[in-house]
Amino acid sequence: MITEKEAVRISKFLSLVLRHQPETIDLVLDENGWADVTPLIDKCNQKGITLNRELLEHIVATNTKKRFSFNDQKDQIRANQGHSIDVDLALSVQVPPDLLYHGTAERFVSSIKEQGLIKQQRQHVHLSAKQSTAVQVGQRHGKPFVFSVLTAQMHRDGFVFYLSDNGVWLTDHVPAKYLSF
Ligand code: HQG
Repeated sequence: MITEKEAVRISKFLSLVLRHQPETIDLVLDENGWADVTPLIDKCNQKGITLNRELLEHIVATNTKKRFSFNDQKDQIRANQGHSIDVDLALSVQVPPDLLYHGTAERFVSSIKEQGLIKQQRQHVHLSAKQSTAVQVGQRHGKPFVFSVLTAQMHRDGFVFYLSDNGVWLTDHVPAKYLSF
């Protein structure tokens, strides 16, 4: 099997092509974000990302955040969340827990207190059920800062939430009045 380092390298490349820029390898995603596995493997290899079906299955199974899923027939694959391209994951609406968390960097805090949480380049604002996950997400951007999100109130007020297949809570926008810090 491959080293952890190589698995991370491949996973990052898969995130790039399945979430953001399929055109870098001439890959086509359908409207629900699915890519056919065979051309994906071929096109990755052409770009110097050594991949075969066994390796891909290993990465899908062992990826720390379960970032990717196969369809039932295992002939298509997609990213479970995090897209910047316009795909419809066709997730069903879910009732959120009373509180969720959003991790960010301290330098964004004043802007977030004014504007609320904005999805920026991605299709959704990403929230987590665990505070510890939010700290890790925030650390990607700098010194972490965690907002609590009053999701029970948002739900009561008609805001809609989705849960990705890998357990990330998604919503369109969190107005500042629902943030607690
Ligand atoms: C911030 C990773 C200023 C927001 C993670 C964040 C997640 C604002 C940044 C997933 C703002 C966007 C997504 C406002 C939001 N003013 N800054 N009004 N509203 N922001 O990467 O949530 O590892 O697009 O706080 O684990 O950090 O890739 O979003 O800091 O699940 O699988 O704007 O990506 O998953 O950054 O991360 P991002 P995110 P993976």
